[in-house]
Amino acid sequence: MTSTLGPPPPYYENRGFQPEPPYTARPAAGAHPYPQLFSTNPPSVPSYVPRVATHQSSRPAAPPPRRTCAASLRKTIIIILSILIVICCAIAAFFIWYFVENHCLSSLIECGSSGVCMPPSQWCDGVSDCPNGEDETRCVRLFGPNFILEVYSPVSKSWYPVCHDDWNDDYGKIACKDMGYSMDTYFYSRGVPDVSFKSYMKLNTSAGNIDLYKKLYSSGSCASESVVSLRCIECGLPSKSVSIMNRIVGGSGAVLGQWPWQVSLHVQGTHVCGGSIITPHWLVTAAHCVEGRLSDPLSWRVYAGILNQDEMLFRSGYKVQLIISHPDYDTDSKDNDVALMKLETPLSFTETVRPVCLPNPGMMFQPNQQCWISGWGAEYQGGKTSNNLNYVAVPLIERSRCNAVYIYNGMILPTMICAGDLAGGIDSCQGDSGGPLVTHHHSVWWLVGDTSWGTGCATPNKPGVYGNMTVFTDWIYKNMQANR
Ligand code: 4AZ
Repeated sequence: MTSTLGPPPPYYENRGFQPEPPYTARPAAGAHPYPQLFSTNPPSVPSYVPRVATHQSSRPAAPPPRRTCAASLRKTIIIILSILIVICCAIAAFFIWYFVENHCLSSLIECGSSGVCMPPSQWCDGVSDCPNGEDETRCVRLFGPNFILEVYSPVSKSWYPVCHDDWNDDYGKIACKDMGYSMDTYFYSRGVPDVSFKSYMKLNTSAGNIDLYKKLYSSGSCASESVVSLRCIECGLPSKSVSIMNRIVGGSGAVLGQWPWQVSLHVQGTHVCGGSIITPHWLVTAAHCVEGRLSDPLSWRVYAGILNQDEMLFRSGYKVQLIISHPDYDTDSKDNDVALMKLETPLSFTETVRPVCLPNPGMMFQPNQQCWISGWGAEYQGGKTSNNLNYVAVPLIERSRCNAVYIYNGMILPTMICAGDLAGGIDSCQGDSGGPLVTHHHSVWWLVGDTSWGTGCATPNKPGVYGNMTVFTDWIYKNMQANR
């Protein structure tokens, strides 16, 4: 069939099979007979390739070889891909390490090595939650002003003191670690005579090299008639015997080393709140200090062992690694107004930087008990923060009295404690928040509370309100343990 429309069909000459020449001639310079994948250079040619052109090309010589844009783009992509692969491998290696070493994300504690994780609040609460009950088998606490070590028995659901017979510092260090302390701060284990206890936990020394808690059994007798008093950190010791005088509002200027646990917490170079040192890594402050955007650890710098705010401006301070606010903190009522700050690098304890003791369960502070507050807060209501650290003595006020209609009318919850003078004149004020309310008892300084709130400053019948630390001690230890 023919057509008068369109161009004529192409003409192909059939030349049959053409044998390849024994070797191929070198292509003209600049020509690329191979697909360019990674290099613009052709494969090397055997050495017997004639080095003189055997025939003259009728075309003009091609320009010298040149790196094209596409080639350098490919090279860049390859480098970027290689870097990405290395980064991905490093991240994968980190996660593999993390889950092999520590199965639980921060703020959770692993049940043995089961891979099951529990929140700190479910440990030592008398209810077995872990698959093998691990959350109730290593429960230790320090009881009362003598730091009496007690172990919880899940069987009888009660706490027992530990008989001092055969006890040593290695056991003491294990118990301190299980409470959330680092072994580095261990202070001592001592026998304290006590015959008031009916039952003890005793060490079975013939049990061999097994876990401390598996060696303990309950017994009605203790040969030494003394129980273990355990100090996991040398706390509550002021470095200087400075006289406690009476200025805060109505207080006095502090001397270096007088309140060595007091820290100043800065945001963008300005004092915002106070805090108290409890270990080289941990500080206690108020939850309302670290609310909202201030919950970011990067916002904060911590200054310890310095009295003067001006002096802090020339120092770099300590960086904060972690901030934990009490999960039940309530912004409106200020219920559970406590938070923990973990420092990136530990504090070195000196004459002027040292920890205060956390109150132990079983400690009762008396109504009217003399306590002290310290801080860089305003010296009168509406004033600016003070340049120097001030302190003042404030007696505790019974909760029922503080809840009277003409005082705080029922706003003082069990997580709060009132201190001050109902006549007014002495008080904490704006900028003292988070800082310590301490008392001296049994030769030790105890953290009774953290400055929380109040109506105005030093107003009659409106005393200062502080977080009740005795209620928070258990939460503090559990969170130190979960974030060691
Ligand atoms: C504050 O705003 C503040 N008078 C601290 C303590 C008191 C009042 C206010 C108690 O930081």
